[in-house]
Amino acid sequence: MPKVALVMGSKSDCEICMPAVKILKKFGVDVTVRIISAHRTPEEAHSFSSGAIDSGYEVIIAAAGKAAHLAGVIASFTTLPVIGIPVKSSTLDGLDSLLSMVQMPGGIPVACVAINGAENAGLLALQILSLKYPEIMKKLSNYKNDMAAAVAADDAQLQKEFCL
Ligand code: RP5
Repeated sequence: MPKVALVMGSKSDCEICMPAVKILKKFGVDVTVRIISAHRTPEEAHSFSSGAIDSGYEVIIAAAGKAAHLAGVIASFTTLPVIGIPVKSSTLDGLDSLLSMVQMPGGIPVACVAINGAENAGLLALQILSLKYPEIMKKLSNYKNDMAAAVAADDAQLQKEFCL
């Protein structure tokens, strides 16, 4: 079973992260959820990320708000792909989190989704895993087809309501 770690900087990030957990589980991926802070528990951030490959993880998702260094710190200690979720947790509407996460210096990439974009973080993790797991690729293809069918149904309904 593929294994993803979802790490958040604080318990207060939990609700925002749930769509990522939900979509990963829906696709049959084993998710470990942890609270590890780049600032409050930096030693744990180090030991978790440097041991992540040996622990069997294949992708790491890191969610954090404010001065959101968690994804970058994790990425600095592992060669696994790291996906960041900037959390809207401050008076700056999450722009601080987004910029802290996305503006990584050369050499240490973090794939950053939208502010509070947890579901996309889960989907991006699935797309990475799909390169190795054909059953996930198949499920992703079905997922996209279902999404397109739902939009087409909405379109048809709207046309019925407004274009008569
Ligand atoms: C970050 O600071 C966390 O990721 C969280 O989004 C933000 C606020 O944390 P709390 O003060 O709510 O614990 O480290």
